[in-house]
Amino acid sequence: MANKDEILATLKKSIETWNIELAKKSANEALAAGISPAEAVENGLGKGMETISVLFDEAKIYLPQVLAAATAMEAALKIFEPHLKGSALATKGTVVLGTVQGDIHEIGKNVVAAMLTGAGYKVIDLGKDVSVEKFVDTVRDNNAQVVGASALMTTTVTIQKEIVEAIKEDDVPVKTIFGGAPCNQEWVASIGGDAYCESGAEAAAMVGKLIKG
Ligand code: B12
Repeated sequence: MANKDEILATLKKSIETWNIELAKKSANEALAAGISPAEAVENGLGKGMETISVLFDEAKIYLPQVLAAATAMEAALKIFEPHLKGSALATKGTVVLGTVQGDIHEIGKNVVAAMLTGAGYKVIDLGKDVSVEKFVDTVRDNNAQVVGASALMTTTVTIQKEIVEAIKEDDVPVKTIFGGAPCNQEWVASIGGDAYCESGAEAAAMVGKLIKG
């Protein structure tokens, strides 16, 4: 049987080569070898998607290949999801999560959702292309303690600002976390958000801190 490093390397390779079958097979191997889903996602699949991002930026691959890699990533994530859900009881608090309006990138948001679920939070995942009203209404209807919004484009990151404004205007008692490629610490500070997170693992730790106050 392959060792941990080999399995993580194969997970990475499966995304880099947009090989759905290999992604599924190595995800099952990771589980069988006792590798935590969080580690498999961050240090295996996620690393593969980093390569894809670089190749796309350098115009060495094009949108169809990126889509194929994303499909492979989603297939593997589906295999890990039930194991993340089973690993903890959702009692630590409620987080509303989504990708902002006009933006259909949802792999990063899905990774964050999986990590938060695994860390024991109830996650209400609104999906992609979510309006500001939908974020705020869902927070209110579910008394969520934290709302997280993902934006992957410079044209949609401004919606994160609108979310903070809507929450402040309606005086909704909720903490905000943000992430995605064009988002960073300075941006989140400038819009009055509570936290920026670079990864799903960071988000899980940050939500704990924010809820404790
Ligand atoms: C995969 C991908 C796609 C896939 C998305 C598939 C899917 N189901 O999500 C497809 C092929 C569909 C796609 C489409 C498009 N894409 Co695209 N895509 C990417 C790519 C290569 C990787 C994104 C990704 O999945 N990364 C892997 C995940 C795991 O990482 P992540 O998203 O960064 O998430 C992590 C952290 O950021 C953080 N995080 C993320 N969200 C959140 C949220 C919270 C609350 C927290 C706490 C943390 C957090 O934690 C995550 C896990 O570790 C990026 C390149 C890049 N540099 O990001 C371009 C990129 C985002 N795309 C881009 C573009 C332009 C497009 C299109 C407009 C292309 C087109 N001409 O049609 C369309 C978008 C249409 C739309 N309206 O949204 C540009 C955006 C440029 C800009 N304007 O800013 C990028 C930057 C590529 C580039 N360099 O040009 N894309």
